[in-house]
Amino acid sequence: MGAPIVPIAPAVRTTCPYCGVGCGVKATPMADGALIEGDPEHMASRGRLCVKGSALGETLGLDGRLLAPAMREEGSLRTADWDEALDKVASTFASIIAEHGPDAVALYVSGQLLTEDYYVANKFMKGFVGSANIDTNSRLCMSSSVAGHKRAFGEDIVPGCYEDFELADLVVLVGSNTAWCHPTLFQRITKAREARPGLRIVAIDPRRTATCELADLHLPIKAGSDVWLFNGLLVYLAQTGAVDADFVATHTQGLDGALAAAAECVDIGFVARSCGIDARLVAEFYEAFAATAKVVTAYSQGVNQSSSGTDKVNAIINCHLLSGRVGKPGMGPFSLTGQPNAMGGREVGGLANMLASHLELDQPAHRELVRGFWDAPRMAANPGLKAVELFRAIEEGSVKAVWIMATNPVVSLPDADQVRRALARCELVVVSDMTAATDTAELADVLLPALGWGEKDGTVTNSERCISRQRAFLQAPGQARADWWAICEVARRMGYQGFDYMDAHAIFDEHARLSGWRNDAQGAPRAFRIDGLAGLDRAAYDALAPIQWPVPPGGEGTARLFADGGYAHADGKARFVATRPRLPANAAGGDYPLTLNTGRLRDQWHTMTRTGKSPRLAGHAPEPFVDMHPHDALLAGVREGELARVRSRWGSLVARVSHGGGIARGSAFVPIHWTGQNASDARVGAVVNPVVDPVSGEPEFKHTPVRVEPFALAWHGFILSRAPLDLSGVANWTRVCGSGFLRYELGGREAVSPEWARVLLGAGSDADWIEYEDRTEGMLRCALLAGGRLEACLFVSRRPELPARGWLGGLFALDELSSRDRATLLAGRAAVQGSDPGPTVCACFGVGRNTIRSAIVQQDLKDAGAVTACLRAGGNCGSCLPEIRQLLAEAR
Ligand SMILES: Nc1nc2c(c(=O)[nH]1)N[C@H]1C(S)=C(S)[C@@H](COP(=O)(O)OP(=O)(O)OC[C@H]3O[C@@H](n4cnc5c(=O)[nH]c(N)nc54)[C@H](O)[C@@H]3O)O[C@H]1N2
Ligand SMILES: Nc1nc2c(c(=O)[nH]1)N[C@H]1C(S)=C(S)[C@@H](COP(=O)(O)OP(=O)(O)OC[C@H]3O[C@@H](n4cnc5c(=O)[nH]c(N)nc54)[C@H](O)[C@@H]3O)O[C@H]1N2
Ligand code: SF4
Ligand SMILES: [Mo]
Repeated sequence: MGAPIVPIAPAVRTTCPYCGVGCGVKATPMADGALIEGDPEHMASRGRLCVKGSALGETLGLDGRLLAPAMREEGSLRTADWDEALDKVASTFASIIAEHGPDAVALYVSGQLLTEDYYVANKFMKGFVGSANIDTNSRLCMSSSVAGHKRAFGEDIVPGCYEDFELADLVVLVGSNTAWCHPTLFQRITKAREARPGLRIVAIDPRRTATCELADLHLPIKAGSDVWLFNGLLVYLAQTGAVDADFVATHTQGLDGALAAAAECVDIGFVARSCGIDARLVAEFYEAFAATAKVVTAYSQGVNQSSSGTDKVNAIINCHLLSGRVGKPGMGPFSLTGQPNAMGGREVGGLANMLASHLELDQPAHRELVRGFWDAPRMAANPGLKAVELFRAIEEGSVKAVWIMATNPVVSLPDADQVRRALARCELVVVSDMTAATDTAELADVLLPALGWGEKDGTVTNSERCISRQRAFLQAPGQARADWWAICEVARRMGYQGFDYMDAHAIFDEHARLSGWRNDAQGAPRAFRIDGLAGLDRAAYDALAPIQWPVPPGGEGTARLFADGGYAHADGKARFVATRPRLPANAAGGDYPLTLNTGRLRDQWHTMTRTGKSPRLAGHAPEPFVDMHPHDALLAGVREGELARVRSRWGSLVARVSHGGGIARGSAFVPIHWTGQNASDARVGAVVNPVVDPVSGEPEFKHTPVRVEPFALAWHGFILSRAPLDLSGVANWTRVCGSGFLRYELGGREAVSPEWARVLLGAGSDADWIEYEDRTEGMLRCALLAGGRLEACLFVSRRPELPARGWLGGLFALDELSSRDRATLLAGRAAVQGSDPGPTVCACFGVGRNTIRSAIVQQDLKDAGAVTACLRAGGNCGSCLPEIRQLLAEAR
């Protein structure tokens, strides 16, 4: 364990640091974390929290934190002080710029930065270094939506708000596993449906996800075929008269082109074949959409992360423009943002092709406006490199220094082995993170310790444009400092003026003022403005209540835009965009017959640096898996429950084969959360193809041609251990945390023996050690104790069936094992049968799948409400209700 955390405030109202819903949190510091409650007054969530938000208190410990700067010297990292580290960054940046020009350096930042950090990073690069080589992980996430919004509306704007989901009569969820990825928003939708059963939910996703379980209609379209579906809808709406002709005539342009591009989709049979679904499903969806005025179409990564991502976005928006359903209560297209501050990053222009404050890099007048405001010496005049291009340029050597902040590209970029190669040869890699050991930090020359949630202070903006404060309630640990501070210190050392902010408040004020700067017809009019929040004093900033932009001077927040036109194109009209459907750039076939889809799990956040610290969150999916159709598994020669290698032209990973039941033939799904830190070989980015959307540059994360191969093993096993272990000699391992222990799942090829186990678990010759070996069965069971307390146990078997981890994990809570505990340990079986709860379904109350299954059967439970009444499961955040419904269906 690390040093204790130190509270600096009794209790604060703040914002959850995970998904783009942006729920309000009340945090009260406690000895070893914080008491976390939902904030009933926050407009985004009204008191709700999902399981990840509820578990925030478990992630605040300082173990694993980066607490001091570090610098690489002769191959290894040594602790440094801030001055030394900052001098190194500033002097290397300066000398590279002097010799090779400003485009030889780059920043790669993140939608998990606060708006204040982001603003300063962007100002530093675009106004002072004089290069637009600052890109962000939002390129991997929202850039297709940004591009789609700009094409349609003239500015990157989400027209609606969350309340629209409750007011709608039809909610269409496209490429969005909302139940898992935007859980409290999904709960608002399902609660609204309970109150008003006329509300229908349609889910469009090649996979049958938890979201589809709760939808009224699921369209399992073929990967990448969305544009056919929405082009067909556009033609259908036009033909059936579901058109707002006044709106189209007054407020839009380009309908004919869009209809021409969609003409072939006039035939529903053709659409159905192109999307690989039944024509009746298509017709049912089209009829519902045409007949319902109040429709919200919300979309996320199944739309954005595609080589036709921007066209998918516009194909959806086209349908809303045609029916005039934009920005009115209960209707509109709605891009769900992923990260907590994806939207804030867009406000400050954090992408390589944007400027700041919704101004355009390629417009000289906009550049001049910002130059004047910043008093900037060297404005970037050309777009910088987009994420995938940037890491290619690093490998090629044209970019020689990169500063990576709040993101883990060695895991999260496509062709991630290329990213690793690029960083390995880069002259200077600076990594700012709160976590000491990440796959990216391993390649750093300079590591800078950042503040994390609960310590940092500033603002974030959620999907519905709501600006909300993240407030510090914990002391900065060790030498960790705010990211904005580190950038300002480097800027000052490089001789740049205009970086002497005292605090986040001063930065926010500048950002707010810039948004109003010449924001008028004579200057550069734009919808984004928060100059109504300029000039707040420190106390008012600290007390700032959640508010939706635009916030004009003297004004209040704005829930919706564009109901009466007023789009940001010069003529005030929105644009229909002609979208020509095309399949994913790389088609499955030949040596790579399956399409790999990748995405998120309910209880983990990205590369697990924070959610990975919570035992409560680990039980839902303790291992990486490849979900596939049983028929494809048969063809590949792999079996459910065994390990398999997933291989593409770019790289490979190893995961356990599962048949979740939601995958169509021809596809496979792997979750994104495992890294080189918590698995020997499960980095999904290594497999993903580096194809990008031609307009947005967003990678096609959802469709990579792969094959699945058997991963031969001599034995299966697992270890539960209080201490972290070095398992580099084992053929395959993965790790998650448990309550008081780490859980390693192993697959081995080498010979095992009690002696080998002793070395692996670090048991000295005089250790309290018990063992059981059955060579004919290939079985080995060992345990290491200290002072009667269980330190570690290991189980190995030739077959994948092994003792229940849940029951064994419980033994780590005991101060001393009884002789009966010792005997059951070696027997590999609980003394009381049936006490293994199985994988966690309800993480809030720790209720496992086996427990729920047997209660359903034994007590004849009929619905989710009865399960909750009986076991509490599903009674708090509700994230597990889709799975409970699935278990009920299975029992029937
Ligand atoms: N639990 C959890 N929640 C999160 C996150 C997390 O890490 N964990 N991360 C946050 C972030 S940054 C983001 S961006 C969001 C992402 O939120 P989502 O986009 O909802 O999540 P994903 O799982 O990436 O993908 C969504 C769905 O797209 C489907 N899909 C794949 N291909 C296609 C296609 O061609 N067409 C259609 N229509 N669908 C397709 C996939 O099967 C998948 O179910 O989640 C946010 N919330
Ligand atoms: N195959 C595949 N790959 C994907 C996706 C996919 O669906 N499939 N989705 C993509 C998407 S949408 C996203 S958003 C990305 C996410 O991918 P990443 O951004 O790479 O993932 P994170 O784990 O969120 O990385 C955030 C890092 O910042 C650190 N951190 C947290 N807070 C702070 C802070 O305040 N300051 C600093 N300096 N560091 C901090 C954390 O410890 C962590 O190391 O993954 C992308 N990659
Ligand atoms: S829904 Fe998103 S913002 Fe809300 S508590 Fe969960 S992770 Fe946090
Ligand atoms: Mo994202």
